Parts: sequence; structure tokens; C-alpha cells
Amino acid sequence: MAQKTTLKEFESVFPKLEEVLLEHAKSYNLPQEQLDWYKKSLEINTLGGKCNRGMSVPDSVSLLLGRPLSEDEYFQAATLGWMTELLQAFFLVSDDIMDSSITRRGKPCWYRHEGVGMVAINDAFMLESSIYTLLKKYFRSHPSYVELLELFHEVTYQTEIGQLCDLLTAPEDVVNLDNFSMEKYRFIVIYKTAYYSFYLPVALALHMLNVATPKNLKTAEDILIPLGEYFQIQDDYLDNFGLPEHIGKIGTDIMDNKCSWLVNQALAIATPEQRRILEENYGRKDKHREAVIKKLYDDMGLEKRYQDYEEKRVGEIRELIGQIDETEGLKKDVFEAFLAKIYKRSK
Ligand code: DMA
Ligand code: MG
Ligand code: MG
Ligand code: MG
Repeated sequence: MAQKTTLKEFESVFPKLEEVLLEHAKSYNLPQEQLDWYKKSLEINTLGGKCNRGMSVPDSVSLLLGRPLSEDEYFQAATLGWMTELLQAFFLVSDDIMDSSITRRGKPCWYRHEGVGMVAINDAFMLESSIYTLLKKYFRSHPSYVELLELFHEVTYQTEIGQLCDLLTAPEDVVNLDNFSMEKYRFIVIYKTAYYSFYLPVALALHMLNVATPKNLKTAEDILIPLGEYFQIQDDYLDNFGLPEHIGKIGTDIMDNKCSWLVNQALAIATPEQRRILEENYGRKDKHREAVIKKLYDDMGLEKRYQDYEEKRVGEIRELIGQIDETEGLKKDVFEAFLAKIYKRSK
């Protein structure tokens, strides 16, 4: 039987990895003040989240093996998990600057911390570099070292093209609702979220166990990408309908002129009058206009529309999971575990 990791167990691996990263910086004689800065950036930006992505690496490895992990296996899998969390930290620090966000995980965004500001850009780069320091330290002699390296590079690139599309579809100065479409939306969310949040952890688990056959990777991708798309739709829903105290961040999608799932749904069913309200109020850095859009979303019943979508989507994903061929070592449970974690999530 597989064994599920806990946040506590997963977090217990972090101090060792942090030590390795600080030692690496020390080997270049980085002065103490900057070492302390790097340490603080690592802790604030990598810790304190739900660690769903990170923990799904040891969980997937255990499900694939069908048994609890040895101490050594757990450390390896959790290290790959923390590398996923470092990648996430790198994206979040930059995403919050680009989205002019206020809070993250219930605290001010890193760039808004006292004395940080645009140093956060370099901190984001260093969080990314940290992945490769750990990969080299612990996986240099793994038979899949090159594949792991290429996987991180590819997934990073995929996320970046998704972010590019997300940002260019949401200009700060011109609101043109004709730029939005569900087709554009799917591209954005698949690349900016699904690959790094869902495909990456499972691909890492498959590589760690040397069962990353082309067929297994393809099957994983075919299920995890729709799952990741559903996850980002939840994120967009929560941006407006979630409670900031609960989700740890204040929604900015309306003011940021984002090609969000909600605005696309609104456009699909708007009357000419509602369309006019959208044209006049969406994407403006103005609390009152934002409130007009929020009210419109309520009047249009978008909450219910989202709940219907969720039920339909989950049914389709269950169907896909049911069809998985387990002959090359893949397990349906890996995907069921992901689905269970996100179904009806409220944060
Ligand atoms: C998430 O997009 C994508 C990345 C790569 C961080 P988002 O801006 O909707 O995320 P959040 O709502 O967490 O700021
Ligand atoms: Mg954001
Ligand atoms: Mg963003
Ligand atoms: Mg969001």
C-alpha cells in the first residue's frame, strides 16, 4: 500500500536543502549580508504554501511503487518536490510583480516587503537557479539526469510562453474585449499553469523510478493537462468569488484586464446592455468599476455556471482516468489523488 506524505514530513526535508543552497553560495565567498538575504528569500518565497505540487512527487512515487518509501527514496522524491516548489516560488515572485498583486499566502508579496522592491527580480532568478544546484548535487549520477534537466528547462519555457500570452492579452492601457476568447484562454492556462503544476510532478516521479517511457509520459500529459486547465479555472473563479482570508491573496484579475475564465463566460452570455457594462468597467484600475463588474458577475449567475462546469469537467476527467493503460507501470491512483486534492477546493 502507498503512503501519503504530510506537510510536516515534507517540510522536514527543506532545512537540509536550504543548507546545501547556502553552502553553494558560500563557496563563492558571497558576503554574510547577502547570504542572509538569499536565506530569507528562500524561506519566505518557498515556504508557507500548500505544497500541493511538491508533495505530489513523493505521493506519486509511493503510488507508482504501491508501497511506502524508504528514507532514502523519500528524501529523493521530496527533493524533486522541493525543486518544483522552487520553480513555483520563482514564478510567483515574478507573477506578483507583473500582476501588481498585493498579498500572497496571507502576507505582502515579496516585492512589497520593506527594502525589497525590484531586487525581487534577481531573487526570482536565484530561486530558479537553486533548482539546478540541487539537481546537480543529488541527481548528477541518476540515469535520467539529462532528461530531468531538460524537463525543468522545457516546463519553464512552457510556463513563460503562457505568461507572455497572459500578459499581452491584458494590456494596462487599452481594454479590448474582442481580444479575449476561450481558445486564447485555453492556450494561456495550459501553458502558464498546467505543465508546471500538474505534468511536472508526475513526470519527475516517473523519471525518478526510471519508468518515464514515451507512452507513460504521453498518457500522463493527456490527463494532467485537462486537470491543470480545470485547476486554473478554479483559480480564476476564486480570484473573484474566493475569500481573501481563505485564499491568502487579493484578487486582481478584473482590474488587471485579465483574460479570465469568468470574463470569457460573461462575454458568451451577455446581453448588449451587459456587454456595454463590461466594455465600460472591465480592466480599469478603479475600485468602483471593479465593484460594478463583480455585481454583474453575480447578476449573470457565474457562480452557478462555474459549479455546473466543475461537475461536468470532473466527470470527463474521471472518464479519462478510467481509460488508463497500466501495463507500463503507470497507476490510475496517481491521477485520482490529484483530482481528489483539487475537487471543490476553496483555496
Ligand atoms: C498563475 O497565474 C500562473 C503562474 C505562472 C504563477 P495567476 O496570475 O492567475 O496566479 P495567481 O492568481 O496566484 O497570482
Ligand atoms: Mg497573479
Ligand atoms: Mg499572472
Ligand atoms: Mg489567479
